[in-house]
Amino acid sequence: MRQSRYFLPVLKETPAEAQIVSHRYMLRAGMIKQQSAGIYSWLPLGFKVLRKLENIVHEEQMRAGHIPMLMPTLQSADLWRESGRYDDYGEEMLRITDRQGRDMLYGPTNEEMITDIFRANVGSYKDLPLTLYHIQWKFRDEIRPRFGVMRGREFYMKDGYNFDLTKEDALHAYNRHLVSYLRTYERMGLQAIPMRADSGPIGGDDTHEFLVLAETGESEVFYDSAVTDISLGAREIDYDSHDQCRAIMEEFTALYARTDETHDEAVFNQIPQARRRVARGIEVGQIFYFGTKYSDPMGATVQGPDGKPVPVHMGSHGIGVSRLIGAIIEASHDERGIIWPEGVTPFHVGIVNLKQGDSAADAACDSLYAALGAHGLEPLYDDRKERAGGKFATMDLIGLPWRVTIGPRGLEKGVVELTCRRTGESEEMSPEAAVDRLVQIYAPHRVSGL
Ligand code: 5CA
Repeated sequence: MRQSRYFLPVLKETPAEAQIVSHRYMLRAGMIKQQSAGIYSWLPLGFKVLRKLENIVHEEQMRAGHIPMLMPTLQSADLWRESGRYDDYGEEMLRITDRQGRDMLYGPTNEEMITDIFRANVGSYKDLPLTLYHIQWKFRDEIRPRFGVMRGREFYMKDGYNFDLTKEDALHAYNRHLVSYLRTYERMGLQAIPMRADSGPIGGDDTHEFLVLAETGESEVFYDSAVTDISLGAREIDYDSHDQCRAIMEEFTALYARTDETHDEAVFNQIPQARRRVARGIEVGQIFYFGTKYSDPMGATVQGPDGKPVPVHMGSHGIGVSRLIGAIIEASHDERGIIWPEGVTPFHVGIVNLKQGDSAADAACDSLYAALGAHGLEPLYDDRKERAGGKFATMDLIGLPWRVTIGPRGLEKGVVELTCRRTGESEEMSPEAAVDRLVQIYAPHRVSGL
């Protein structure tokens, strides 16, 4: 993308309404625009990151054997009356009446709708196990929408639902989700710690929240610092293996890590003092096993092996896709702006032309731009007639992890400059070497772009 043709409305001033750094930078980098409290337009740069995260979520869900679909944002109140949640859900639910006087609502989540789809279409235990998911906009009329996309009223969420014949199979689905979520967050350059939590309005006994540690997080968390040493890394995962998924779940949840809702001071105090941590975190996902809470009242049964109808065991599993953008920025920024992890960056590399209009500099930028594109990398080329200082400031603010700077002086020596946003280190090299290096850097971060 040539910046002269892009729509990147960066702000010089720090917007007064933004209290935390991710909100400030998202506004300043021209990623979002507030339309009303907790409701945002996604401007091109923000939309690009949102799509990247969405693609990573899809890839990892499909890898785990989960099936994508799409349910509508508007739902009929009748479904929610069947489960009993229409009255229970409270003021967070946006209720709407259509012209026929029918009660509708903007979905805050989809347990009822998916259970309805299931009962209409699945009749036999032979069709199980089944996990369906979608990534769709949700609405919760939060009393205090704040921190930009972090606590929105309209937000983008992946929600998945498993249907199993037995509790044992449903617990495998729970573990499988836990593992696939760990992979998802790691690919986004984040450490998200599963913590035992409270199930709230979704219900059920077993639930873990995934928390990214950040001072600005809304949740108070208590944990053994040794949990931050564990990561999934590149290990091979067989999502059909109950044993492997259970072992990974146990490995990641054995140490003490809880939100304030489930915190137990006595157990916490048994951790060696040097490893006790009280901190704050951003909840970027939650998984639930709730058994037959929805299948019982809504009649979602299958014919079991003995021919008798049995209610299915279910769980639901959510990732806050739009919130994750805020969480990533909270975890990865400096005083100059955002620092995107390679896996989620909106453009792979920025090209800064130090002397727009200089024929050698322009030609070198054009050819680098083409060479990167030929390798499937997406550069943002600042081809505007601006001062170099202003171009650098914008690149730093929008946070592309790599920048190539090209000017007449370097070109006389046959070199360009490759700069790492995170460390600030620069290296001179030929344009070809810069392309090779970038191809190498991004090789592990390719997303299929479904
Ligand atoms: N049905 C279940 C699982 S699919 C469910 O709704 N879970 S949830 O309530 O925990 O939401 C899933 C994730 O959505 C949360 O972990 C959080 O990351 C994100 N989320 C929830 N509320 C908001 C909000 N107001 N703004 C942005 N993200 C939110």
